[in-house]
Amino acid sequence: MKEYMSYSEEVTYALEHNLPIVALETTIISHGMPYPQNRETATEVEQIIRDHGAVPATIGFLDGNIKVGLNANELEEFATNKDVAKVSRRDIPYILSSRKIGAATVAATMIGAQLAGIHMFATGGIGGVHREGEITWDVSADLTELAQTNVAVVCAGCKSILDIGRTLEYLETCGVPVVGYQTQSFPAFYSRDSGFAVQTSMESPETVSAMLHTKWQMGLKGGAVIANPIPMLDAIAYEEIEDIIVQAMHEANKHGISGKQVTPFMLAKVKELTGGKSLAANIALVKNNAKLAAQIAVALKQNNK
Ligand code: PSU
Ligand code: MN
Repeated sequence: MKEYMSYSEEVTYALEHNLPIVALETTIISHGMPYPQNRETATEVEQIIRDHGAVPATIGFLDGNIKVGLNANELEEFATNKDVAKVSRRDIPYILSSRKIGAATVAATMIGAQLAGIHMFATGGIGGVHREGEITWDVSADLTELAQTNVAVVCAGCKSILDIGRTLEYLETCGVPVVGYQTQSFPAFYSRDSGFAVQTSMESPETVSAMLHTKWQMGLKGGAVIANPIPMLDAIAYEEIEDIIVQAMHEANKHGISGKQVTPFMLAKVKELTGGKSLAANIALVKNNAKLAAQIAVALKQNNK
């Protein structure tokens, strides 16, 4: 396994000194945001994690390795290269053996993080059960990864391009804890409230870390979803975004978009239809999640003393 892992200097130092580390994904950079906002956001998010006492580890696939921690040139490559593959669990063997460049989804980032011994991960939104998933069977591999890999994901819930109710049901089936951070409602990415309740609500990084510590000490495998609502000032009203999502779905159907193309297509369409407002919201919520993930990572190190 070691032959497939490659660590940045910063992450190597953090691992050697048992410092708190927060994993970050590359799909959000390569397929989730346009240039140059993708590179700028990735760099700022890393700094937010450092400012809150943890070390960032952005994870991607390059030259036959799982890269844990990217330097500035590598980040630029993920932000600009048009041939970056979108890599989930099933794609990992081929992307490594062919030595191609690949961006890690939530599922693939969790796998890389676990191999590196990292337990916290911050992103924007997780994948889930797509609308009409009962017909298409389009259910993100992020959900089955959360069932089996011991990495907690701080996110702003999931987008309502997904069927949020079914996504939560699936997570329950998989035994994945879903925590609302200072909220009783599962957030819907751009909006603070999806209309679906969370299983538990927690108020501080310490209570979240205590729960995670207990789960893993018990040997209950799998991750957890820490759902952190978008900051009030950056939120978009649910009704406003719902109209746009229905329009985007219509376009996706018209163009015959399916499989792994669905999420990137929907993200780009929503951005176009909101005139960039969705991008500003996306950036704000990712930064907010990075801060919380760093705080939980710091608290987890206290639990593990
Ligand atoms: N949801 C978002 N932004 C994203 C993604 C999801 O709001 O960038 C990305 C993440 O990398 C996630 C992936 O893991 O899309 C899910 O893709 P799929 O639905 O094909 O599993
Ligand atoms: Mn899918």
